[in-house]
Amino acid sequence: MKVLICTFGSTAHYACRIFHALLRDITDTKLFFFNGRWNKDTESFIIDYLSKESPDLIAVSLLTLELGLCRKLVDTIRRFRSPEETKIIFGGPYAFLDAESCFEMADFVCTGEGEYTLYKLCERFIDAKKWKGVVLKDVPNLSYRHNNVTYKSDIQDYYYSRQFIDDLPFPSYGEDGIHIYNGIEWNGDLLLQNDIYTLFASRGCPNGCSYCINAIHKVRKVTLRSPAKIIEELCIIKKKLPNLKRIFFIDEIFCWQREWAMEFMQLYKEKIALPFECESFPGRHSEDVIKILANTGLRKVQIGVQSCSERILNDIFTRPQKIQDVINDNKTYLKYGVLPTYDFIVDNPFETPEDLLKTIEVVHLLKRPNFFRIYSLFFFPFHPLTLRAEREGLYDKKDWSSDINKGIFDKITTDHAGDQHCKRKWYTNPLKAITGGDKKAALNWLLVCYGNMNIPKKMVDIAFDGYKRGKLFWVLMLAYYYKLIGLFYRLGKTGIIVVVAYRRHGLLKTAKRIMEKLSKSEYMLGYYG
Ligand code: B12
Ligand code: SF4
Repeated sequence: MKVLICTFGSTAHYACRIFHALLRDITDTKLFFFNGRWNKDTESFIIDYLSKESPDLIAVSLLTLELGLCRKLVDTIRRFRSPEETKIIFGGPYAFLDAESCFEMADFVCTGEGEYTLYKLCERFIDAKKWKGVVLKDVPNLSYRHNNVTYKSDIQDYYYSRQFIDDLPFPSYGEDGIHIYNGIEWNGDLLLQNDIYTLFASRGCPNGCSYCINAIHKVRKVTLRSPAKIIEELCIIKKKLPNLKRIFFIDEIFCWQREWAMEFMQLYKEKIALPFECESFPGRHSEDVIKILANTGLRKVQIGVQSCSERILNDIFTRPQKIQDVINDNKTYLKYGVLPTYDFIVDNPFETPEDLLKTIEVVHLLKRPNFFRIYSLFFFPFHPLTLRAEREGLYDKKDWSSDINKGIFDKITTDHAGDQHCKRKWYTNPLKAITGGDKKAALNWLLVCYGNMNIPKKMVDIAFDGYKRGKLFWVLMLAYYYKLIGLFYRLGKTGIIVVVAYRRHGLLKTAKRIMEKLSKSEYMLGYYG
C-alpha cells in the first residue's frame, strides 16, 4: 500500500509527523509539506508523485483557511487518479468542524484524533488489497459516504487517554519520504537544521472560549503525557538535531497540573537542560511554580489575553480570565527573567471603543520587555461566537467564504515592525481611519505601539493621554513612526538577503532568484514555520 500524508500548514506539524512515524512501519508512506503554497512547483511535484507512485490513500490535514489551496490540490489529484484508485481522507480542524462539506472533495473524513483512524484504515486496505469491500464501521472517528448517505463508524471518541497517547511513536524527523517545499524548490526534511523543537506535553484545553475550536469539543479534557515519555522523545531529538538550542512546548496551557509540573521539571533539568518556551493562561501558575519553571530553563511564555474588558471576556468570549492575573503574571514572569508575550484579539464587532479602552488601560500597566501578537477576530464556522454574530447581524457568512478562499488571516507581531500580514483599513491607512473619527482604529494603534519595543513607552503614554483628552494627533504620529520603522526594517532585511545571495551566487543567479521568488509565492497565510 502507498500512502501520502500532506499539509499546507506548519512544517513542524506535530500530528502529521506522528502519522508518518505510525504508518511507515506498515506501509510505504510519504509526507509532503506545501508550506502554505500552491503553485507550478507544488503542482508538478504532486503530478510526478502520482504518476510514479500511484498512491492508494492521500491524507490531508486541513485548517479552515487552507480550503482554497486544498481544492487546487484535490483537483490535481482527481485529474490523474479516480476515487476507486486513490481515496482521499481529510482530518484536522476543518474536517472536525464541517465534515459534511468535506465530502465535496474527500472520500473519508476523520472527526477526531486521527492516529488510529489512519492506522486501522491502512490495516483494512492491506488485508483486502483493494478498496472495494473494505469494512469501515470499526475504524475509529471515521465518517464516510455510501450512495450519497453519510455514515459514521461505531467508535466516535474525539479524545484519547494518556495510555493511548503514550503508546504512539514519536514524530518522524529526518526520515526518508519527508519532503518540504521552501517557496522555490522541494527539499528533504529541512527541520533537521532547526535550532528549536516544538512538541506537545499534553492535548486539549480545560476552557472553551467562544471563538476557539475547543468550544466545539463536548468534553473539556486535558490529557497529560507521562513525563518519562516526553523526556525520551527529547533525548532522541537532541541526538537528531545538531543545532538544537531550545524547546517549545506548544500545548494550549503548559504544565496545567501542579504535581505533574514538579515531576516533569525535575526530569527535564536532569536529562534535557535546554532553555524552553511555552504557552500559558493568565493566573494559571502560582509564583512558586513560575520560579521552578524559570530555574529549569523557561525563557519565554506566550500568554493569551485577548481582551481586558470584563464584558468581552465574560459575555462575549466566555473566557474564565481575571484581569488582575494579567498584571500579576507580568510582574512575576519578569521577576524571574522570563520574557512574557501577549496575544490580543482586535477587529471584534462586539467590542466598543470603551471595551478597547479598558484593554489599553491594562496594557499601559504592563512592564517591558514584552511583545504582542495581535490577531483580527476571524469567524470560524459553527463556533458559538460565529453563531451569535450571525444571529445579531454582526457578521455575514458571505464575508467568510470570500476570506477563506483568499486564505486571509490578519495578524501583527510586534517584536519587529516588518513583515506584517494585516490588510485592515485601520492598519493600511491610519490617516483616513483616525482622522475619520474611528476610535477603535486609534486604540488599535496604541495597542500595537505599546507592544513594540522600538517605540519608547513614554511616547505611547503621551499619545494615550492625548487620546483621553480627545486629541488624536500623537496617535497618528505614532502610527506613521511605526510604519517608518517597518519600512527600514524591510529594506534592511531585503538588503541583507540580496547581499548574501549576491556574494554566494553572483549577480545573474541572484536576479533570477528574486524574480522566481516574486512570481512563485501565490498564497501566504499568517504563519509558516
Ligand atoms: C499548535 C498550533 C499551531 C502551531 C503549529 C505548530 C506545530 N508544531 O504544529 C502554529 C503556531 C504554527 C499555528 C499557527 C496557526 N494556527 Co494554530 N493551532 C495550534 C493548536 C494550538 C494545536 C494544534 C495541534 O498541533 N494539536 C495537537 C495535534 C496532535 O492535534 P491536531 O493538530 O488537532 O490533530 C489531531 C486531529 O485533528 C486529527 N487530524 C489532524 N489532521 C489530520 C489529518 C488526517 C488525514 C486525519 C485522519 C486526522 C487528522 O488527528 C490529530 C491527532 O490526533 C490549535 C488548537 C487546537 N486545539 O487544535 C491551533 C489551531 C489549529 N490554529 C489555528 C489557526 C487559525 C492558526 C493560524 C492561521 C493563526 C495565525 N495566523 O497565525 C496559523 C496557521 C498556520 C498553519 N497553516 O499551519 C486554528 C485553526 C482554526 C480552523 N478552524 O482552521 C486552531 C484550531 C486554533 C483555534 N482558533 O481554534 N498553530
Ligand atoms: S484558553 Fe486558549 S486554547 Fe483554551 S479554549 Fe480558550 S482560547 Fe482556546
